[in-house]
Formats: sequence, C-alpha cells, structure tokens
Amino acid sequence: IVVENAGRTKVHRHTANLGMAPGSAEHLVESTLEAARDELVRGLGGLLGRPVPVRGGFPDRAVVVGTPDSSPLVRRLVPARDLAPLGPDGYLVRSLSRGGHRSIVIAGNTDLAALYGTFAFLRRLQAQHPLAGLDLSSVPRINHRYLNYWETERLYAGNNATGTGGLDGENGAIFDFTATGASAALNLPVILDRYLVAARAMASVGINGITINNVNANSFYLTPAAIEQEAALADALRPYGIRLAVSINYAAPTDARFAPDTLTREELDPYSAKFRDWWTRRARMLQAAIPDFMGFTVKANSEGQPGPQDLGYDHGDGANGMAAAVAPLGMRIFWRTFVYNADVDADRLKRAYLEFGPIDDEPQPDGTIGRFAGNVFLQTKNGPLDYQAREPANPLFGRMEHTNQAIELQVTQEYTGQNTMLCYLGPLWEEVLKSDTYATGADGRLLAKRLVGHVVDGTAQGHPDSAIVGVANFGNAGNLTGHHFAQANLYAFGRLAWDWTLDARGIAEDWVRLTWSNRDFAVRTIVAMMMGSREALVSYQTPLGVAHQFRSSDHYGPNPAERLARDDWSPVYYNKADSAGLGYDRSPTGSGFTAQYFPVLAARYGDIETVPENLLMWFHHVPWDRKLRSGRIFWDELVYRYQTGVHYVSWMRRAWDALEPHVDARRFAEVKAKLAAHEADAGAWRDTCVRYWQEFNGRAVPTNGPLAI
Ligand code: GCW
Repeated sequence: IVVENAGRTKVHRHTANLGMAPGSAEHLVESTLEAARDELVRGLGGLLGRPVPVRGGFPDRAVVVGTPDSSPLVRRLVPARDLAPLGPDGYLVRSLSRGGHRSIVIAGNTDLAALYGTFAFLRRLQAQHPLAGLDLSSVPRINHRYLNYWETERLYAGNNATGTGGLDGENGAIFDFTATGASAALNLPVILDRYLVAARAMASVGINGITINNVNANSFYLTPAAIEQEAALADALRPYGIRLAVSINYAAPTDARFAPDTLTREELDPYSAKFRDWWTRRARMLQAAIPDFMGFTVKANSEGQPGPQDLGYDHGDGANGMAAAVAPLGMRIFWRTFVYNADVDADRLKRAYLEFGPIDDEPQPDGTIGRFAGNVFLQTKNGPLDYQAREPANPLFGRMEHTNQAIELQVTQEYTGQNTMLCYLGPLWEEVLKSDTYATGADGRLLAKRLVGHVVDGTAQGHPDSAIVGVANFGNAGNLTGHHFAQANLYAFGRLAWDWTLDARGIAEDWVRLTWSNRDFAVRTIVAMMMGSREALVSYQTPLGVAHQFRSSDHYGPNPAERLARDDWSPVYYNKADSAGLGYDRSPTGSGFTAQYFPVLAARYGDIETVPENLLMWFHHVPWDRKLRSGRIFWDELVYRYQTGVHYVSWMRRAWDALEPHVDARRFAEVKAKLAAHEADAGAWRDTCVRYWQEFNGRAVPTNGPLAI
C-alpha cells in the first residue's frame, strides 16, 4: 500500500476535546487520504487474511492511491488527460504492468475521489471480480448525494435502552445529542464507534452529506450547545467527505430558547430584513463552527409545521427569503414539496403541483421564468402521495423546469415492512428513476432525455446542479439498520445516487457478495429473494394500485376500514370501496389529477383501457367484474395478487432455510426469525383486506383459481 503524503491535507479540528470513547475499535483520522490508506490496510488485510504493509517508494505489487497533487507517483503513472474528465468526485482504478513491475493505481482529482476509488477497488476484490487488466473509471451523475436523518421518527433500527444490540429494540438514534445522566459522558464531542462505522458506510457508496435531524424540526439543533456537538460530529465525519446540514422550523426565530435574539410571529415575514438577518446570524454561527456546513432542510406548511403561508406568503416567498439569508455564506435551502393543504383541492395528489407549479412558471422582471432562487432545491418525494411501495412518479418531475429539484426516496421502511419484512427497495427506485416523464420542451416536442433520472441529474432540462436525498434507516443497532437486509437498501440508495442508470439486480448481487457469500448458490438464492421481495410486498399489501391501506397507529399493518379525522389520512379515502368496485377515479371525469402529467402519460393514465394494471386503482374506480389482461375479472385478479404475494414470502422462508450451510449461525437465525414474522404478517394483510372488500361486493373468494385462500 503506497499513499504518498497521506497526512498532507489535515482536516481542521474545531473541537479541541474531540476523541473516541474509551475502548473504541474505530479511530479518528485527520485526512481523507489517511482514511483511504486505513481502508486498504483493513480491507486488504481482512480479505487476504494477512497484514499488507504500508510502504514508501514504488515496490512491486503496490496499490498506489492519491491525486496528482498529493502523489508524484500518481502523477507519473496516470496521464493528466485521463483524470481531466473525472471532475471532483470521479475516480479511476487501473492495473499497470511495466517491465515486469505490477501495480494498481487508484486516482482522482481530489482526495475524496481517491477514497471513493479505494472503496470501489475493495468492492471488486471482495466480490471476486478479476483484477487483471483492470481499467475502470466512474463519475457520479448527481452532485449532492445526501441522507436525511429523522432521528427517532420512522427509524426502525436501534436499541437505546439496553445496549444489547438486539434487532428489535427501541428506536435509538445513532447520533446522541441529548444524552443525560451517566451516559452524558458518552455524549458528543465524544465519538462513538458507530459514528465512524456510519461515516465509512456512507462514504463507501459515495454519500456526501447528511441532514442530521428530523424535518419535523426541533430548534434545539440551532442552539450553541447543539452547534458545539454538531461541530464535533462534522469534524469526525469530514475525512469521509460527509458534510452536515440541519432541518429547521420556519418559526424558529420565535423560539424562546434564542432569547433575547427572538422575533415575534409577525416578524416572520420572509421579505423583512429582520427575518433574513436572523437566519444569516444563525447560519454564520454554524459556519463558524462548521466551515463546510451545507444549509437548511425545510418542511414548511406541511402536517402542522409553520411556514410562510401563516403570514399570507407562498412557498416561493418563504424559500427565497431563507435562500437570500444564507446565499452570502454559500449555503443552500432544501425546501420540501411534501404539502397537501386540504383547501387546495379535494384530491390530495393534486395539491403540491397546484402550489409549486405556478411559482416555477412565473415570469420574472428580468425576463427569465421561475421565481425560485438559484440556491433553492425543491425536495420532492418520488411519488405524489407518500412513499408507498408503488406509486406513479411524482408529476413535479419534468414540470418544474425552471427550478432545481432533488428527488427524495425513503430508505427507512416506513411503508415497506419496517424492521420486520425483507423488502429490497432497489427495484422500486430503479422503476421510478427510469420511468418516462414524456416531458416536452418549449417547442412542444418530446425531450431527448426525459426519464425521471434525467430530470434529477439535470440533463433533461439543462440544470447544472443536481441532488438526490434518501431518508436514512440507520440507528444504533449493532448492524446499524436492524434487519440485516435493510442494509441492502442503504447500499442500493448510495449506488443509485452515484449512478441511477445501474440496475437493481446488479447492485443486489454486489451487496450479497459483500455481505453474505460469494458462493454461486447463495448469491443466486439471495438475489432472487431480494429481487422479488418488493413486488411481493406490493401484492400482499396494496395490489393493482390501491394506495395507502395502513393502520394509522404504526403504518405497519392493514386497516382498510379506518376513517380518521383527516380524510386524506384515511385508508377509506384511498380505496373508495363500494358495491360497484374499488379505487380512486383521477381520470378527466374524476379528480382530473392525470392532467398534471405530460400529454402522453395524461392520456395513458386517464383511460382505464390503457393505464398500466399495476397502477390501476391509483387512477380509476375499477368495477369488480372488469376483465383484466390475465383473463380474470378484477375481483379474482385482486385475490390472486394477495395470494401470490404471501406465497412469495413463504418461498423466501424456505429458500432461506436452504442457505443454512452458507451463512453464519447468528445471522441465519436472526433472518429466519424475521421471515417467520414476515410470513404471518403478510398473511394478515391478505386476510384483512380481502375480507373487508367482501363486505362491499358480497363475493366469495374464488376457489377455482390456482391459489385459493
Ligand atoms: O410519511 C410521512 C411520515 C412522517 C414524516 C412525513 C414527511 C417526518 O409518516 O413521519 O414526517 O411523511 O415526510 O414529512
């Protein structure tokens, strides 16, 4: 291992007393190249089963890591023209053989790129891909590859109270800002192993930023006491290229914790100097402690959170007010579009576009179009509802051509089995990123690049900046994510954030090789389990496009009969079950939501004859007797889908049992136990839903089909 000048670019320590907790297995590094070197020492040593020395000079069979700036050897081995197209984050990994002298060089234009290349190299090695003739290079398609971390809300991994590392513990947040009593001795700036394990995991797939607190934001994270801890965390994560942001509450300036620097409610006017100066002051404090602080994530006028609408302004006014406050500091505002104010339209799915679209279309005094500021990113969930296991793509993708837009994916499995069900989300994200928006340009012609992924990476509509956000699933469980297979979702998110054109199967295969086994039988079986797991979950929970049937208490089990104070939270609002059929009519003769899509999709979704069957009930109220493509009538098909979903889970359980010889005993048993619960809960979904539909159609469960209940 040759890493010249590894300690060259020290990451400045702002926190004097930063240190690892006693007895830690991880250690702090001071630079990104030191991180790369240590990954190689650990990774090569582990994979080869013997220590691999760090050396100077240019020994035979060296792995050389660096940049042309850090390493004269890299300068000699890699022509400058090969590095030029790699940008700041791209890397190359090459095996070279000169005069009988063999080496592998890992290089990029920045230290961080060299670290990314190091992980890519280790990945190849661990997955047993051949190294001979190796010549790979990779450049991310998206600039900002971020996680949002919601602390304890919707976090299904971790065990705070007992520290036993069990899989089903309390929802323990990974970064502890609030420890009190005896455990306060382990509070930040004391760095726990798991912070660095998380940092290494994130960097290994190219994630480069994290918003550390819930979007239902507690203003504590803006107080001096919290900023001191955030600075420590930022220092520890910085060598891995992970930058920090925080979520804020729009009304934070009124919070008494900031007294005497507080504003009145009336002073939250986004155009006022008072409001903007307040945010500039906070942002300055953060930047003083965290020089590379990224900015703020904002959930405003959504689910009870305050926002500019409380003062009669719109989302554009609010986002731009905050953006103006932080622009001089080079920061960004990530403003979420997850809004569904009931006054806007009876159909919840229509509301976000009705609020945001006109701002994007608005002509500006300088002749340009679109009011959102350049340092605003709108952060939009993949679908128009709320992270369901299958949704059509959100119509905002493609429709907001004058605004920076980030896609937000939910890695944590709120609606996809939480900590119990094995559900690999790669296929869900691949489906949305590769779905065609049929977006047209100013001339009315279809854009050449118009998949959702092209919209997100900026190539569809010529946006130079780009971002993707995953709502993270790690907690303080021993394995970070609780369910062993939930790690695959963090992994897949990172790989797709780097290159959304990758396919979910290839990513699953890599992950299985890195995580479980390189044996053919194991790889084939586990990849097969994973690849069908999401479609199975759709089938036994919400087949044929019937949306959101979750009970409100925990969003885990079913309650299709539930009717809540807010109708748009109620399963009955989505299923619209009656004696005629099932599903929400959003066609031109229904709510008209389909008109928010570009014409090709509007026509396709608007017509029950042409809508894809897997989205059927998102757009239509489907008669029980309607003939579907299988030849079965809708009711029979529906029951069949519930059945196939459950059968798949039973198959996964048996398939896992066959893997016992290939998997270590502890993890084998833990997954086995999860699958048993998974199977029972999938059956409960099927039975609860089918019985409830029967109350409306009075029909028996078809018994002549291949899979009678
Ligand atoms: O899906 C819903 C979740 C909320 C979440 C909200 C959001 C953090 O149930 O827990 O709030 O989405 O995305 O803001």
